Amino acid sequence: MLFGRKKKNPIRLPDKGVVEWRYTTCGYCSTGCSIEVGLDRQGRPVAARGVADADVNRGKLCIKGILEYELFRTPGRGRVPLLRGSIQAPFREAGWDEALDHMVAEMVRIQETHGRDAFAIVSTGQIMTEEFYTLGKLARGVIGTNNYDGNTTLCMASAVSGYKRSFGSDGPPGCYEDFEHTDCLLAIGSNLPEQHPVIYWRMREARERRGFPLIVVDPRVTMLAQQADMHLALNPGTDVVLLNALAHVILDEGLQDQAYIDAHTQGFEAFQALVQQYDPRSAAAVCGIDEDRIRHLARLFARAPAAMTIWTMGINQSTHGSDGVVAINNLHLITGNIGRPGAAPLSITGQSNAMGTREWSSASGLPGYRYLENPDDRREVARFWGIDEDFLPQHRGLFMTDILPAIETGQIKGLWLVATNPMTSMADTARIRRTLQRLEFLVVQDAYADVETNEYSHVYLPAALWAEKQGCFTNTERRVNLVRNVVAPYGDSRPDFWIFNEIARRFPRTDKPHFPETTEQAFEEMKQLSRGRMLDISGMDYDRLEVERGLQWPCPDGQARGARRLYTDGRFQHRDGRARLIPLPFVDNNERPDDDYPMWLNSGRVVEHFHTRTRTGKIGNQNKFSPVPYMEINPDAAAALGIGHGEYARLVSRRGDALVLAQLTQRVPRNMVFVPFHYHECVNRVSLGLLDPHSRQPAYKQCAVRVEKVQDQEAAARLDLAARAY
Ligand SMILES: Nc1nc2c(c(=O)[nH]1)N[C@H]1C(S)=C(S)[C@@H](COP(=O)(O)OP(=O)(O)OC[C@H]3O[C@@H](n4cnc5c(=O)[nH]c(N)nc54)[C@H](O)[C@@H]3O)O[C@H]1N2
Ligand SMILES: Nc1nc2c(c(=O)[nH]1)N[C@H]1C(S)=C(S)[C@@H](COP(=O)(O)OP(=O)(O)OC[C@H]3O[C@@H](n4cnc5c(=O)[nH]c(N)nc54)[C@H](O)[C@@H]3O)O[C@H]1N2
Ligand code: SF4
Ligand SMILES: [Mo]
Repeated sequence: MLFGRKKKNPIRLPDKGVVEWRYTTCGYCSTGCSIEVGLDRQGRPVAARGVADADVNRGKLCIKGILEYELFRTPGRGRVPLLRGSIQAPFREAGWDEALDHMVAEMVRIQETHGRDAFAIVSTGQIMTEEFYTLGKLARGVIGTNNYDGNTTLCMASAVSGYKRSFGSDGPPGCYEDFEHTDCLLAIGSNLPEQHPVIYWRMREARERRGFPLIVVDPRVTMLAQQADMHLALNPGTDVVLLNALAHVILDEGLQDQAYIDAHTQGFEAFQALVQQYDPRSAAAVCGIDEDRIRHLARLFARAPAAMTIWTMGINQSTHGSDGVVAINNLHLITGNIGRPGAAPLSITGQSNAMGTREWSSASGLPGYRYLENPDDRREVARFWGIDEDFLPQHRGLFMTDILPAIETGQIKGLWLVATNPMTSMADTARIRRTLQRLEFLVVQDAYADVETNEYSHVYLPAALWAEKQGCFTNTERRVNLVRNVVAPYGDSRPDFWIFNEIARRFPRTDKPHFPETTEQAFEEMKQLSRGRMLDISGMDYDRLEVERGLQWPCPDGQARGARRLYTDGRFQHRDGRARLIPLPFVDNNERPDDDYPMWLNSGRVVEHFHTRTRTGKIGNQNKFSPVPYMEINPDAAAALGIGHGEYARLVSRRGDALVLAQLTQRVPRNMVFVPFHYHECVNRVSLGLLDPHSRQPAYKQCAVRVEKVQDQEAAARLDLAARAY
């Protein structure tokens, strides 16, 4: 017998008239899914599908990838450059020549008047690696400002800093295949099913086959926590205490791998002395996880033949972000869980090409994981680029989170933003607004003209988006994927690569490096610079990258495929080849809830949106799930405040306030609200963003707020809709 839908309304797959499928790589998250965009007879993108023989996604895509082909013609795209003399005046349309000449003239004026470093550049994790490399060459070798950084300081800086402190270099040591070998998976501050749906799918498949235990550490009952064997809902910001206590139990019970420690690490005695103080009972009082669970987890982790840890922003976005990463590395080093199948401390990256900027942008150093502080690195790069080595600074300049305050103090007068939207993504919106208003000159280079930060710019440069251009992204597992050009750029927008080359050509300096004309030629330069190094890509080329569906570095010339793991021989990147065990004393330095602001404010993401919604907010089938700002609030807390499900409420902190809908859910404890950060004029109006001392990454995940009932619901709805009408 036939029931319901089958009979009355059978599902029919619409024929979209695809005549050609073009290979490329997804442009949203760092999973790095291979994707094919379907073009119809007129060459219009009308569909997308996952590439079946790609190792990363094996045919799968998440909701963002499936609808990504709709992006190319979304509202708000920039069509032509825009100019204006002051931010009070309206923009006028301009040609590329006029816009770029004007921009170069202003850069030169600011540098000549206030010094080279008075013009700052902040880029992103969302353009191609060849574009990063070119921007780095331009910033370091032509413009010569040392105040050059990326939005990755909001995102990956703690992971980078932690890897460097422990292992002597950045570079995630593991890969997705490790899920297929691990005997214990610890996931800390990562909501994999929503933020990296396809990595999650790889993990779940492996777990269904082999049933390894999954332990989730997150103050919220996330989608991942719901599937865990053990969920540790710890007190916000106390991961380092929990991790120190795990190491305490391991050493106390003699569960460590002493042979590995002796052969491959340095600093064991000092580390042991410090973790001695973190017995599970005292730790429990701070992190809120009871002592027996701590002991149980320590034994489970240490006794597993292969143990793996993944983490994301719950660790990185903390005043102890870098220490949290080092604490994870410590745990892996004392149990010898690194460089073997299923055994890795694997930082899950965020943006599609956050890795590419870490490797090649020169933002924190020089290309190919080289350091400004190292004279040999400076000499080598200067020689390769054909510039005077004294032109390069000897220390890295300001981080993004220090560049903005340096505008407040007047030290920086001009700023060029490439693919980042600080008006929505940085903490304390009111302060960021005042800061941007102080600039003599702001350039916004973005695929969307309606991006909020553009309200404060003098020049807007329309950039081509994702597969409107060609180049590489590196994903979480160090896999270099090729983004093939699928369609022509929208309007008169141009690839970032073209824009950087044009600025280089116009900038008045005599001994300039050579700037190749295509991204493929830039890739060849990078290959030469990578030879013999940890991130050797000399065995890659565009065609191979497409045929192989991405290759992992290191992949030296002549090698059939890239390496799955780093540190397989136990040799690390510190000069003596040993990893460091680093003692991590915990100092509680967060803004904590008190009588006036009694709740923790936690923030993060949801699956259907990407960051500041410049893209996903324009795609109806994504935006419809959560078109307006909301908070998760515990039903008991809401009842005490007289707030009902679906009602507007006000979030108030020492910085400001924000209007949000209340979603009553047991996912958060009574003393916490969770707000997705995707909306303009929302959570970052109230957030604080204290900085980690090593990585300068903001602690977006912790500050104190009060929630207030809103009496006039209709007025709130009107205000909310007005704020969000594009
Ligand atoms: N759909 C979608 N996917 C994305 C993105 C997106 O915007 N949308 N962005 C991409 C980017 S750039 C990034 S960086 C990643 C982020 O990916 P995730 O880090 O997985 O996402 P978040 O929601 O920011 O935060 C993860 C978890 O950290 C928890 N957390 C808060 N405080 C603490 C704490 O003190 N300790 C611990 N252990 N956990 C805590 C939060 O409760 C939250 O569940 O996602 C990437 N993927
Ligand atoms: N409260 C709170 N705040 C947070 C976070 C949090 O968890 N909580 N997370 C932080 C994290 S991890 C991150 S990564 C940041 C992200 O913060 P942002 O970098 O500000 O976020 P996006 O919206 O991704 O901005 C990228 C911009 O690049 C544009 N773009 C896309 N592709 C291209 C291109 O090819 N070329 C050019 N020129 N432009 C392009 C997009 O239109 C968009 O405007 O937010 C941070 N802010
Ligand atoms: S998981 Fe990430 S890379 Fe894969 S389709 Fe979704 S957004 Fe794109
Ligand atoms: Mo991020």
